[in-house]
Amino acid sequence: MVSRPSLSEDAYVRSGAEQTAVKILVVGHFAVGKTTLIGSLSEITPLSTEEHMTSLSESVDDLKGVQGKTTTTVALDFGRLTLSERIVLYLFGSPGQQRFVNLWDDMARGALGALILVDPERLADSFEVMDLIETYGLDFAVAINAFDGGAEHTPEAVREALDLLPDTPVVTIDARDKKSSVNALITMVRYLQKRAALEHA
Ligand SMILES: Nc1nc2c(ncn2[C@@H]2O[C@H](COP(=O)(O)OP(=O)(O)OP(=O)(O)O)[C@@H](O)[C@H]2O)c(=O)[nH]1
Ligand SMILES: [Mg+2]
Repeated sequence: MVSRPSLSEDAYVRSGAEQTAVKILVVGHFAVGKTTLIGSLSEITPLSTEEHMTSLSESVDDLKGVQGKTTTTVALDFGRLTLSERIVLYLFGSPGQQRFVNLWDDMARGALGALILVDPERLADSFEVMDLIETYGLDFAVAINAFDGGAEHTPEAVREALDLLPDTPVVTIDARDKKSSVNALITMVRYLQKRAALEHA
């Protein structure tokens, strides 16, 4: 397991007397909505490394359910969200497939935690990213990105399928909607703060 910073250590890059910058990963399997989420809530023009997919990628990334998708993120997404006067989140969208493990070495360094996006229709696709999260020892919350027309999946069903701990937050979002995406991050940060307080008690 890779060591990670605690709330009071290097996870914070001091950017001013009052403000604290926090690095957060937004992760999830192929086409789960990472780029969409960062795009909908970032207060700066998000950096995105989208490239057109070719037929070669069809054998690697499953387009079932997202046939309209023509691009994929080849490196990362980056955005910023000011949560309060004191906390600014720097969001790094990272692919959740094991073949990107080298990218994770850099991404996970200094990250306080991760928001894992899951599509309830493709839950098995999330196992790879859950393994990566475990490898890097990151605290996380889960956001169910409820694509239109998807069957109803309760947070409890997702919790059971992914074998999550009882206190891991699971929220339902629409990645295209700023308010619901911001709420997911607030829930995650509150959870991380609670954990940090327990660790330092
Ligand atoms: N209907 C619906 N479509 C969504 C939602 N979130 C994302 N999409 C669409 O789903 C597709 C995939 O979204 P992306 O944001 O590119 O997903 P990604 O996780 O960044 O994909 P990769 O970087 O290629 O792994 C895009 O066509 C989005 O417009 C949602 O909540 N509802
Ligand atoms: Mg993307």
